[in-house]
Amino acid sequence: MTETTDSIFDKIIRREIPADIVFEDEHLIAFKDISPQAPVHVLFVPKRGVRTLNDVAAGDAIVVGRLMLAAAAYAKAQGFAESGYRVLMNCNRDGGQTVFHIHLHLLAGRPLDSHFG
Ligand code: IU
Repeated sequence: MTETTDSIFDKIIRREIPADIVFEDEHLIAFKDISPQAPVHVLFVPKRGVRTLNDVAAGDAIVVGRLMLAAAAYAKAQGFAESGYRVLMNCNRDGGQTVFHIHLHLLAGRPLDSHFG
C-alpha cells in the first residue's frame, strides 16, 4: 500500500476518540457503527488503511480478505452466521463512502432488502 490515511478511524485505533470496540488484532479493529442501520452494524477496519478500495494494490489483497474473514468469524461467534448477514464496502461518492479509510460494514439482525440502491 502506498497511501495511508489519517482518518477518524485512525483516531479510534489510537484510542484518541471512543468507540465500542468488539474485536481487535494486530491487523484490524472492529467497532459498532455510531449510526447503526440494523440491530447489528459493525465496521471492520484495517489498521494500515488506505482511502478507498481503489487504493488497494494487488499485493495487498490479504488486507481485504482479513476484513471478510474477521466479519464471518464475528458472525459465527455471535450466533447469527446461519440466520445470515451482509458485508459491504462503499467506494467514493456514488458508492456512498463518507469516511475515507477503507472499512467493511457487517449488517445483521433483521431481514435485509434484497435490492441494491
Ligand atoms: P461509509 O461507508 O464511509 O459511508 O461508512 C462510514 C460509517 O462510519 C457510517 O456508517 C458512520 O455511521 C460510521 N461512523 C462511525 O461509526 N463513527 C464515527 O465516528 C464516524 C462514522 I465520523
